[in-house]
Amino acid sequence: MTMTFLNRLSENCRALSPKVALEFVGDGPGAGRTVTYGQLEERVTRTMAYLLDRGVEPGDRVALQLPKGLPFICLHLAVMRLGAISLPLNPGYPPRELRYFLQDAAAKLFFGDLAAREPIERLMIGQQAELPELEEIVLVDDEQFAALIAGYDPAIGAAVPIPQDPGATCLMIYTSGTTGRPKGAELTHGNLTAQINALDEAWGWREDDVLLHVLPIFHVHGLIVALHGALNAGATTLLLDKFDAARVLALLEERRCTVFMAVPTIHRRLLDAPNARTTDLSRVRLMTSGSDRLPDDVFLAYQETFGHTLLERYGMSETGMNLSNPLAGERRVGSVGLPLPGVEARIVHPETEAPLADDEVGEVQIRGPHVCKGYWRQPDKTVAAFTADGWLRTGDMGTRSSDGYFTLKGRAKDLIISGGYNIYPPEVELVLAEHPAIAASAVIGCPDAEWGERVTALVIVRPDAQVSEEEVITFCRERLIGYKVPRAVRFVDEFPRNALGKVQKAQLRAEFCAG
Ligand code: MLC
Repeated sequence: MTMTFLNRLSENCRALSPKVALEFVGDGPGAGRTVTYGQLEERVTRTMAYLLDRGVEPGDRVALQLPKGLPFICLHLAVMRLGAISLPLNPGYPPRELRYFLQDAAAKLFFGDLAAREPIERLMIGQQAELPELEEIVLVDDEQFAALIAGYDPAIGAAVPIPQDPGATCLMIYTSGTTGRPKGAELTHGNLTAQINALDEAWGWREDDVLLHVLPIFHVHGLIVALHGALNAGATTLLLDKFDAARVLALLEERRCTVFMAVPTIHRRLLDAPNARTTDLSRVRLMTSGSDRLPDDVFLAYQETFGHTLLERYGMSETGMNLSNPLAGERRVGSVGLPLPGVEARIVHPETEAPLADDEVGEVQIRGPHVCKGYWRQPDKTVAAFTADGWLRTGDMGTRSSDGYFTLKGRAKDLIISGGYNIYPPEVELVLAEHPAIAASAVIGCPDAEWGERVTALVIVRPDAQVSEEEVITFCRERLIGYKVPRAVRFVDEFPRNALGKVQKAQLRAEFCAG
């Protein structure tokens, strides 16, 4: 294998020791702190020594439900360098969702936010029997974490050989499915290396780049594409923990940032910011958009307002990035571009899976060294996700033009994307099914200018039972992370169904999304 991402990072830490790798520019804990590449290596290897002392072994899952700060970054990199598996989790998950991830992944260690002590303790009390493999819960903030690793010798971590097996899993990202419960996509050292090299080549990452990082750090977009990309290049990353449009624009200008990556909801908010027309973004060399389709009006308004042509790209948790508009060359409005180096992409008939001609709509399928090896402890779902010759079935529909540009045309699977987060309706429907007054539900995404889509629940109430919209929303809020909670609830008597009894969601969207 070519030099792995972790090898490259370690080399950068040596060669660029005094250079700032990370700067925390938000208001949260650790605000104002800078970390050089040399300090990063020291912290990561110290963290490795600490984790070795906790008994972490290759293949162990270490769950990280931590804010966007140095403890998360050190733990994530240290876990991977020990050959173990980093499992980043959204800090917003309520206990019920968190418990599922810890159980399913059979996590050995859990690192949580000290500031969230109460809900985490609530989760754990009386639950030990359900989490037999969880050996330790460690709650930290920045200071606690520094104190925790202070007594450990970085030389012990540094002496551990950097994992070289390209097939070994190092990162698990949970993604949901049509069956409801999320499943862990297993990304390997080989996947991360292939992905980072492809993006390095395609987007021309440079050592003198300054990335303004505004995304959450527990998804492939913020973690791999943005943070790993910058660390791999030896660039400097400014990390903002809480999105604020006016502040983002000010930072881009004042801190002479060169790279910015975001989701369409964020780009739209930047356009609406009070300082949109007065901010000079001429030093920024690359602004990308992904995780959801970029509306044409945002693409065009960006050119007009900021003088920037957004580079739209297409990826998913199972793969990282697959397709991208070019750095040099035409960035086509509405298109997600061309296959990245090393990536194969094709459009096939959704039923026969025969490759289709140019401009015909079919399923997008992807193959390449960046594609995950499968789903954690789900051999059946892994087999179902791939064709016999190794193409990943993305569930996204699209076309390819005669000059090779791909355009997305909707989804074959039942999925809602809100503000760049994926929401699988069955997850919400399973929660609604637990409500004693609800006989049946269907959850749909309605188009929304700000969020892309917003979650709407259609509910059939049991005879003789009563429940209000507010009660349904509160019920969901106690059990689901905020972005999955329905924004509206409509009560209906029945659902349109096809001959097989399947609820016709397209019909529901047509009927209930208007207005
Ligand atoms: C926050 N809220 C959302 C939401 N984000 N509701 C719907 N959809 C979302 N995406 C809700 C919260 O629950 C809360 O509601 C209220 O909005 C305010 O919360 P907040 O945290 O203050 O929101 P804000 O900071 O404004 O967040 C908006 C955002 C954020 C756009 C900055 O959603 C975001 O960072 N999105 C990026 C997601 C991302 O990185 N996806 C990458 C996935 S990887 P209440 O009612 O609870 O108070 C992937 C692969 C690929 O998809 O190709 O990239």
